[in-house]
Amino acid sequence: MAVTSSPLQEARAQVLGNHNELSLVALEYRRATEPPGNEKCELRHLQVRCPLQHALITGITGQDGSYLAELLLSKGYEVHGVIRRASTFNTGRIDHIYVDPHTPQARLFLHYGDLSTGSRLIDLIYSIRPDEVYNLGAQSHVMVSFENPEYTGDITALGTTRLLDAIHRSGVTTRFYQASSSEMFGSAPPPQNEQTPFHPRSPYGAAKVYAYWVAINYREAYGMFCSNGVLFNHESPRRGPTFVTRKITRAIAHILAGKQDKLYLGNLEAKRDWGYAPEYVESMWQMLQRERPDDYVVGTGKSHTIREFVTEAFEYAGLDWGKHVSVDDRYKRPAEVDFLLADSKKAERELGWKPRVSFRELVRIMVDGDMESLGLTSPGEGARLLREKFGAWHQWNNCVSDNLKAAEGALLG
Ligand code: NAP
Ligand code: G4F
Repeated sequence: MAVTSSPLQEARAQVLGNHNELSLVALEYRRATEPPGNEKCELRHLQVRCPLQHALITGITGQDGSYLAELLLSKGYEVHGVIRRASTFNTGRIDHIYVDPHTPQARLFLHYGDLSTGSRLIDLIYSIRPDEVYNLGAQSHVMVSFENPEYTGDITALGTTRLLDAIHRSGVTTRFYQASSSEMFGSAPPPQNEQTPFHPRSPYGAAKVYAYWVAINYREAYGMFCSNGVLFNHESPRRGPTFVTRKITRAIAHILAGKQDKLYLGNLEAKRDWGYAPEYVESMWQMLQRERPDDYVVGTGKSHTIREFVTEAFEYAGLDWGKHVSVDDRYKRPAEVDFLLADSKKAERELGWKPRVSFRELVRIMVDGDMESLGLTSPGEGARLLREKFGAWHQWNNCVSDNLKAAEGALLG
């Protein structure tokens, strides 16, 4: 290695060497010498060449976690994800971006852990020393939260406190994103924005309200950089199969394949502001790049009933939904959120965030995804839309175009 006279020069000299070492050197340099901002340009320059930033994602195996990991990898980050031990593989959504950690180019690392266990979270924060932490892990299903309210509170609410406290106690300086939810608004009249008072209608919604406020509390009490993204429903071919949109598009593919005849749903009249998930994870990253922490509502500003989603999806697939869809009261919730509609003006103004995929397009992307994952020939409008609209979307190579294949882990083979 060349003889160097300053920590930054040393960091620069290591650019051609081991990337992980470089990250550490640059990070140490930053910690040792900052007044914040002074060395920003130099570090940004280095970042172009190496995975300087370290991110930790809880919930990396979920819909959003998988897209966020892709986004951060495409931006040069080293990404660490917390996964739960299971007796079956639960990494289907990220298998296509995983490389053996022994290979020098590896920039995605997975660690066993759980939001139920604070000591492990302290270990992880202390050893990874992330620059950014994205808390996406949660028991995220509203209906399940009525059946398992205590567990939902433990993971979705207290899990957030455990993670924030792990950061606080370990003394690691990091930026924290909390996955807050439009479910927190519950019965508050639409449109909902950052000023709308919360009135949650489920144990899940109540747990998210707690997590929202505890993130703000750590910001106010300890000066931590904590931002809440209050995201409205966002969907994709990677959406969990028991959420209503994916339940519908998956059923359509199964009906077309002759594997299913009936689809049973609950309340068809509730209205949701549905957007396309890959666009939403961009807003998470944007929030953590701001000078100051803050809270943002993110959604499309358009709302549709479940009935409209069913109609649009079945018609697109050339099926008569009246012949296949029945209502089963068991899927109705003890308390419903009737009408969600985002007012995202603040996110548009301050983050420059704006959705590009419409409701109609989202339906097509998801129906195509489910049909193709069963080996059926889809009408193809969704796939075409992804190609045309997002050719080289934010240099997020292959993310959106591989999205359909990744839906069922098809990239694995
Ligand atoms: P998701 O697909 O259900 O993923 C949830 C993730 O949390 C999974 O990786 C899951 O791991 C993990 N998890 C569950 N319990 C955990 C525990 N005890 N410890 C650690 N990790 C645990 O959810 P999503 O749609 O990606 O949403 C991501 C986050 O945004 C969630 O917090 C959700 O509540 C919130 N949110 C979602 C939306 C939306 O419309 N998607 C809107 C607003 C807010 P396994 O894979 O092992 O189950
Ligand atoms: O797809 P859902 O289960 O999503 P929900 O309850 O809006 O929650 C999702 O979005 C939240 C953001 O607002 C997230 F925080 C949360 O983690 C999750 O991602 O249900 C949507 C609507 C509800 O009104 C429900 O009653 O669809 C209605 N619905 C009708 N039949 C059904 C069904 N929902 C499900 N899951 N299954 C049905 O058979």
